[in-house]
Amino acid sequence: MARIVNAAAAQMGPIAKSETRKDTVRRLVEMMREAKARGSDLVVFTEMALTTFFPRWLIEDEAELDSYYETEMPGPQTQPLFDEAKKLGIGFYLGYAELAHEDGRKRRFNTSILVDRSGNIVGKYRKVHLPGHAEPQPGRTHQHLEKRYFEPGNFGFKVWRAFGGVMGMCICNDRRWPETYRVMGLQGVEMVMLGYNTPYDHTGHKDIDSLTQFHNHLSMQAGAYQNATWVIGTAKCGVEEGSNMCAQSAIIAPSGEIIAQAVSLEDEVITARCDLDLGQRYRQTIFNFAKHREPEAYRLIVERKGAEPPPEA
Ligand code: CDV
Repeated sequence: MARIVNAAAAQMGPIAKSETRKDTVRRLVEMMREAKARGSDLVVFTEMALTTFFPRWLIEDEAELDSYYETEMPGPQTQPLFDEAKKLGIGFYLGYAELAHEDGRKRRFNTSILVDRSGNIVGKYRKVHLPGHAEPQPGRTHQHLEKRYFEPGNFGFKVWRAFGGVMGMCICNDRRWPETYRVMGLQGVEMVMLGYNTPYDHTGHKDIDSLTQFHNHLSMQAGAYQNATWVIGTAKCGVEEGSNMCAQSAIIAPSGEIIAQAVSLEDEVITARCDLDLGQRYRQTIFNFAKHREPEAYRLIVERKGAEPPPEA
């Protein structure tokens, strides 16, 4: 019997700084209802879906900074999402800023969770690849201070058995790294879910920034194809607090083809019927990892972290 996951990506338009959690959760619930009405089993929300993308500002007041993070999940303000998911019988991926108390200290992560159709959290991921800077950069209209406000995730890239398949998560910048998909690919991932907040001026180099949309899809399509997995990428888009964000949320098949794509710069739900067995064709042929990979040939280079050329012989 075919293993079908009817999946939705719930692209999100701008979230103003003044918008409350209650307002934002209401928007998410509305999109969850639309996804369910269109037959979805699972809806993928974006990275940091509960607030504006605050790493664009230097925030020195600790209480103000803390206000952007969730200390519990679900908490009183996010509980309605879980209740609605349970009522409707739909799962979801949700990105948010997490404030944890671990190892006797405050720890901050850029986190996502996977929730099943009964409203139970089945998986949690903490973003590994943090872009940007720890210190504000002069001359930038918007900062990107993820390295200041988060520490790299400490869970690695796990996969979870859920929704009848093998599910994986990553967050935004992770989608550009082949390692992200490959580590999950080696565990047999069949669907990778991710959210992103990608300002068009993120590198400050106009010739690179003009390729933002192309690179967005290129990285997700390559990750899907090379690892025989579905990829669902959900944007935060539009002009948010003066920052112009890349849209084009997409659902991508294991062939690397885009099956559904958002066309607006606003809240928008896109859906696709995802046959998890499609990946098998690739896993059993070109990307039969057990048969064709040559790990010994990769061993020497994976131990070197930098992009330096090899030392002189
Ligand atoms: N939120 C992100 O991780 N954004 C990065 C930008 C800043 C490069 C991204 O990879 O889209």
